[in-house]
Amino acid sequence: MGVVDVCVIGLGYIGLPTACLIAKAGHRVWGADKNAGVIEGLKAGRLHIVNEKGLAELVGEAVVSGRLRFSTSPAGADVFVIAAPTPLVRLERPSEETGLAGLGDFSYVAAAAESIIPFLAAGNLVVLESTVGPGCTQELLKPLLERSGLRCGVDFHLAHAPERVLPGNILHELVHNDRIVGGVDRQSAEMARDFYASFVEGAIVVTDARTAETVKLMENTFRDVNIALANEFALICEKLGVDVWEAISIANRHPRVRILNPGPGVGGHCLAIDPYFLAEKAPSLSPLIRQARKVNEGMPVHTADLFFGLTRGRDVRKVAVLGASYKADVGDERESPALQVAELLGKGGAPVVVHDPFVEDYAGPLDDVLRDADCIVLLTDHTVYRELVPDDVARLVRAKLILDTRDVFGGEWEKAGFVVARLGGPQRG
Ligand code: SAJ
Repeated sequence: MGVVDVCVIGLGYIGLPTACLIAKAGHRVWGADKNAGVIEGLKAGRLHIVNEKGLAELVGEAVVSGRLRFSTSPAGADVFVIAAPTPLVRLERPSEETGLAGLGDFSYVAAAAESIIPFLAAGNLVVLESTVGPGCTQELLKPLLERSGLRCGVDFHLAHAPERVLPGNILHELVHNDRIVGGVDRQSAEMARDFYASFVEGAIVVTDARTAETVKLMENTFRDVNIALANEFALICEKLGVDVWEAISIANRHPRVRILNPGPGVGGHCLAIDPYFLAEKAPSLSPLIRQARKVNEGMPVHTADLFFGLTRGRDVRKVAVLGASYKADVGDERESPALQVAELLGKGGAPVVVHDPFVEDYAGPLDDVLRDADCIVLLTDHTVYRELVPDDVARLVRAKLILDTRDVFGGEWEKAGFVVARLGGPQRG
């Protein structure tokens, strides 16, 4: 494919890095986001996405090259890439009909599609990257775009190319992961394949849009269900007085066993949401998927219960909560179990002080949070916490008591006099 004009709609975690890589490949990119603050920031060289390796440099290079420009509205292009969010709308109580706790929200994708209608022209390719339920591209997006008066498959082409990259490693994975492109028809799929081949080094796997939508959801559901299994093992091990972390590491020596890690819950905008998109389409056929969600969604409450069990009868005047983001070394708080736990502790009367080096509201000095703490609750395994030295922390805290939900504090902490209770381990008080 030669150089083309590309309009990327939605400059979030996926849209911004994707726009940069497309520009790096030589295409001319118009990056649109309706959030004026985001656009002003980008124009002034300020990124709204932090801690994504290499992103700031790449944005800088793309802008300097003149191939990446930003605006609050779309512009005409050969290829439109929609990377709008598809969050979950949580229901007040699980639906009686389906048993589901939430439903996928397509409205941001719909708004993005409507915003390009005035610019859509014959020969264009539209690619949806946002994660959506099976059938959305064909049944919702296609008719929306056809309101332009142009016919899909005749005048313009449409494909779904779900993003599958890991936050924290997005730029590497965008280039090197295999990419699925699912067309609503053969020509759409082939056009999308040629477009992605111009900036992706992984294999481009061509299929239809519905399969592409389903594959993406299956991947994240697979991970969510497997984490639920690890969490269930943790609960069982607590009852048995066995350390689940040790048990998992031994079990994983089996050549065909790969158990994931338990923890205080599953967060982020993907695993905590995508299984619902799949289950929504076939509620009566997805008891395992829904049960896994229930197990994972129960972990913050379980973690809070562990805390209150551990501190019962103690004089607790300060609790140092380490971690607010949903996983290690990222600043994303969406669906974060750490924040849910912190809130539950606060509601239960615990005097909580939260620290997180990646989240602006909690990024004050770590020593200040640890000083005079009566209990440390580790919720997110950021590298800075793994690097803490027991004797240094011992000098700061008032009581040497830890609740570790991520297997961060090993034997050297006990040697330094700490009582370390672990999620998934024998409980101490
Ligand atoms: N977690 C555990 N135990 C584990 C692994 C993860 O409790 O063993 C928790 C994390 O702490 C976090 C949550 O699960 O709260 C999700 O973290 P993650 O690293 O598993 O995944 P995400 O949400 O950052 O990214 C996932 C990835 N999907 C898969 O690995 C199948 C990524 O490739 C997708 O592109 C991304 O979802 C997405 O955007 O859909």
